[in-house]
Amino acid sequence: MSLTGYLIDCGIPYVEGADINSSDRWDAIGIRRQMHLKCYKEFNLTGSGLFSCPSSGKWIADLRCDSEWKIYEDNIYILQELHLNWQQAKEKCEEYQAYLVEINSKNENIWITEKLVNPFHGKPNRITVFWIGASDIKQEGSFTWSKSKTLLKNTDYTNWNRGEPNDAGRNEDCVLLSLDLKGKWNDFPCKSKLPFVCEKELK
Ligand code: MMA
Ligand code: CA
Repeated sequence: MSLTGYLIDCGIPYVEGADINSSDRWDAIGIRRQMHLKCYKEFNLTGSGLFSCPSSGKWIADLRCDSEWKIYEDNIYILQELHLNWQQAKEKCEEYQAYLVEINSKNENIWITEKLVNPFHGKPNRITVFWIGASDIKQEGSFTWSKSKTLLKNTDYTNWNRGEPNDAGRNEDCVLLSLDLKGKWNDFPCKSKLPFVCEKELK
């Protein structure tokens, strides 16, 4: 039996990198519903951006939003394969109006480790460790996130490797994340040149 007279609703469209809130929409109910989506600022549009909801009830999209930045919850992230010392890495992120990644939850740590960086693990220039945005440069022993200025001791989430931070050789003030240690953190000499991850708020 086929039902006629039904209003088809395709639901809320989703495309990685597209901003549903800045969309122009019209004919917002029923069949032949159409809308235009825009890509977020750091994403490049391919196609017209037109979405239409045909009688199948599934969005047809003429849109792709591509970027090196990847979305996780309300933030975007980029892995920089360039090797820089911690301070240079921090400044490079700031050039993008971003900051060295600040990790506030277990799930964020897992996403960054497994989804963002791990795909680069097998590459010729194999990434095993990268800088994150914490250091105790300003005061020895008080590791602080450079973005929010919060002391790691006062946060709900840290992921230090066993025995860390140990300030080995009394020369380790910057924090890296290790893929070989399954996402655990270690303090390390700030002068070392490592790849790094920048983070930025989506809006
Ligand atoms: C050890 C350990 C770390 C330290 C590095 C420095 C391999 O790990 O002592 O805490 O940062 O050495 O190379
Ligand atoms: Ca250490």
